[in-house]
Amino acid sequence: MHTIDTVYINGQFVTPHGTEMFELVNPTTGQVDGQVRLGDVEDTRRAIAAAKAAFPAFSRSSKAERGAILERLHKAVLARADEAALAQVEEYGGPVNTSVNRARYTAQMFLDVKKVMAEHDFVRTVSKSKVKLEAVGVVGIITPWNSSAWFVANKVATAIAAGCTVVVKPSELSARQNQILIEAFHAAELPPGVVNVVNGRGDVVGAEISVHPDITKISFTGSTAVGKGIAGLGVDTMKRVSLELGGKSANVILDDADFAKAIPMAVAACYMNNGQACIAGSRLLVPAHRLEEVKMLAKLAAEAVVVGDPHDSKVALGPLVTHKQFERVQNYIRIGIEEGAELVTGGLGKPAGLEAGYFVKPTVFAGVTPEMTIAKEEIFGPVLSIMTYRTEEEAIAIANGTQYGLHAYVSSTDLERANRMADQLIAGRVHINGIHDDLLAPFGGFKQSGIGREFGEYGLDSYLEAKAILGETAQYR
Ligand code: TXE
Repeated sequence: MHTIDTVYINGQFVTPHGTEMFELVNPTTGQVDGQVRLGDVEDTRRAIAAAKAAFPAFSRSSKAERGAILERLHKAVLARADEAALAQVEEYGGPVNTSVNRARYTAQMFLDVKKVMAEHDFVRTVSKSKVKLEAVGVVGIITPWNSSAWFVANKVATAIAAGCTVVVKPSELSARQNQILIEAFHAAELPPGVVNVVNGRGDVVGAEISVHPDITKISFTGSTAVGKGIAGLGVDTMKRVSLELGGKSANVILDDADFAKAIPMAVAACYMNNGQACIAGSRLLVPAHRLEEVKMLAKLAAEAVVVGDPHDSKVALGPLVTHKQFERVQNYIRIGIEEGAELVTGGLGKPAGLEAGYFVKPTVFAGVTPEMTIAKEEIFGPVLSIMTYRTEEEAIAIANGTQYGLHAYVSSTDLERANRMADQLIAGRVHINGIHDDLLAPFGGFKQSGIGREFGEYGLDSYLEAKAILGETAQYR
């Protein structure tokens, strides 16, 4: 049993005022294997007060001081990476290999952010004036359960680089991996109050962060519905908001693509993180005259995916995070069938031998049309929808015909053609021939996939306010 019974405020692990115990269920076994004591509004207010008190000094710290902190954080987080990965495996079923890579990458990110900060010009001359980029204030960070420690680390690292102090409300479902991360933060000897963490419910701790006048900015990753609510609550105190929300990313396969590579890649792009990725390529757009071949390749690829206990390094698809998410994804599969999509493989029910956990069969639908629910809504599970197009113009129209605009994928052997397509897709990131990562390039969404960008200088700028100093001070840097 893992018990987490503290919140982290002003550099100390303290017993929360809140008394509710929340059970942590291992999604592979369906058994309770931990509990977390949730903070309440009073805990949240104490955390905000600590962050507010720490802000004046920390926001004036030098780049060198913040760089040294980011370096210490890198080392401390790396030292706990394998433990954090194990927590991911047991907490939301992340396959072990991916979880280990992710945890190491999480540590690496502190160094990347340090580099971006070192190269960022915080004082500039614009026209006749001096322009300073100053820390925006106390930041509220609200994160979901999928790749949770990664989201927390990215936002905390960038906030620190900007000179902000923070209050973090991680998802209660990922309390274990976040506790490891917070212990690493503590070991890195951050100045007290710079990072404060309160486990708790969204509608209690998250809601208080969203309305509290001393929070200047909110950085949120999660569902579009909750993101809209948070943005609305923050209007009254004019909070800056960075929202990284849902997606329904299109994967456009052009007729000259290498289908033997592109279709298995498309299945992987949809099933990443057990299908629980905002960037999942969940709509596969293929030329109509190649549909039969695509169905065959997608069926083969989906049926070759090893589903099972995510501790096993051969397993590529673990369970969904909770029974609720399992039911939600089953419901989408049911709707897909009812609305007339053709089930190519997978479908309702659990894979044989895996009845105890929240496992979903790797599922592929064909004959999906833009009006169908499974083509429009984020499913957040291993369910791929194959759609067909006749012309490139039609492919672009289908790809862009959604409320979302997070990522897109294009496959073609003609790179000019692929790039022309990329230019026309409405998405924050477009991947050409593969699934790529770049921690320094901007990450975020068009349309209802969010507001703002994370990573690199774009991410850093979102934690900064521009102040212009005019007149005779302009020449003094
Ligand atoms: O997310 P929520 P959930 C999508 C995905 C998934 C669905 C539901 O489709 O199936 O959302 O997941 C906190 N005020 N994504 O319910 O509720 C909450 O406690 C302030 C996509 O887990 O958005 C948690 O810390 N905060 C996505 C965080 O918000 C509130 C990742 C996210 O939870 C709150 C996750 C409130 N009123 C889910 N209510 C992605 N883009 O990767 C909840 N929270």
